Amino acid sequence: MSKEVFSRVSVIGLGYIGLPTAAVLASRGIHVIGIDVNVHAVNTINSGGIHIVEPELDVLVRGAVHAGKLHARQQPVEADAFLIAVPTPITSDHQPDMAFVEAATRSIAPVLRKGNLVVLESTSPVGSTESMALWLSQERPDLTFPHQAGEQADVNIAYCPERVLPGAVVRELVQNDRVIGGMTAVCARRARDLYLTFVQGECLTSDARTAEMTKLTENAFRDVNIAFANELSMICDQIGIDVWELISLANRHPRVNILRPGPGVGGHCIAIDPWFIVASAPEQARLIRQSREVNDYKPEWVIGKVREAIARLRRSQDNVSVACLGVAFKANIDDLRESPSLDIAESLAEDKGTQILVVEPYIEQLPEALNSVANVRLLDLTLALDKADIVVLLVDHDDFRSLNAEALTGKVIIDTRGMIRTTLGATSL
Ligand code: SAJ
Repeated sequence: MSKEVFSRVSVIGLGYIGLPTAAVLASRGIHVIGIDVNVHAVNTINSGGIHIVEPELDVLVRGAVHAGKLHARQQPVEADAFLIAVPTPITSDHQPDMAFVEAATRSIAPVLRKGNLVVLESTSPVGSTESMALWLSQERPDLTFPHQAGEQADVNIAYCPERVLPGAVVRELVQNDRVIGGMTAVCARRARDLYLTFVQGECLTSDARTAEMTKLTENAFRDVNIAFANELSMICDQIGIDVWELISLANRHPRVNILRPGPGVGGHCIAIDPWFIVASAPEQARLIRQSREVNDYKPEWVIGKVREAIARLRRSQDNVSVACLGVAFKANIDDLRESPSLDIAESLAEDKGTQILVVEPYIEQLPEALNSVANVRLLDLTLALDKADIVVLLVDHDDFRSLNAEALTGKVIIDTRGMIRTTLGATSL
């Protein structure tokens, strides 16, 4: 069967996933209309710029806009296919908040026509693609949808989760395999044709519910494995064993591959998505819930360790300076959102008499929450190390690789990432 050609595609939500996807589609010659409710995003993109930070994205967007293939606007217009890539946060009681997906879905309903394909990319609880079909059928009783007409539906609907790594989005978008879940086989085949226009990895098809669960499973798998590493680090601290040496030795077993402990799990995916599984099957998802709790507790544990070190120093001096190395949510990116390291720096800054010296090579200005606090400063690495009594390594940025314990003689070192080595072994947590 020949591959279907999509000449006009609309991407709803121009954030970290939607914008790169829109730009990559446009780079393949497809006319792409990006839709976003944020007027600043729309204007920035239409002028050839980007409103988010992601390597290589600026060049891609500029090229697509200047070639006349990518255009942003606030209101949906007709297209052959619609990709929805809007945020799916969790509520304070860990329930999925589908308000953005529902609003985006309902917003395209007026411009839908027979023969359209609608694909959801947002990480979503199992059953969301079916909900999307239901919302569209409520808005457009004149059209038929897969839950009503199966393969004969006027509009096809599929789920295809994004799985790109922040910091490597442009490369991974093209190279990674994709899982495509159709509400029917026709839906899956059509969505596959769309992704084949830019994906060099394999496009594997399944049903929508399995594809939804696949995405959640990938991030829960990583969360559980990081929780194992974080729990080990706390156990090892308790019984006086260097966790980094332990992990490197255990990982020499051919079937053991322990991940790296850290100050907690940040970002907008791994710390959130497992809760979607817990919400769907609370009785059964015991390990997944427990892992979330272990990882969420880790920043608190690190704060406790730093406060113990501060208390010991206080006996001999009034003010204690703590250098916090890194506040991004992970290595080598500038993204501070949902960052456990930032939470740790903020909590320590609340302590009277503690000077917080933040070193973050990826930012030029402290974030709002720290900027106005008198005892917090953003310094370069050399200056901060010079002034610090306690050095807390929070993010494994490459910029910190050259640090060694000998150069930090006389300082208390709390290394949550196992980067600062001594000739005798690690001094880290
Ligand atoms: N982390 C550790 N120890 C490790 C690995 C990670 O503490 O050994 C921490 C990081 O420091 C960070 C957090 O976990 O705070 C998450 O970082 P990450 O690099 O593991 O993942 P994300 O959140 O940047 O991206 C993940 C990826 N999912 C998987 O690797 C299974 C990505 O492929 C997904 O597309 C993305 O979530 C998403 O959008 O869902």
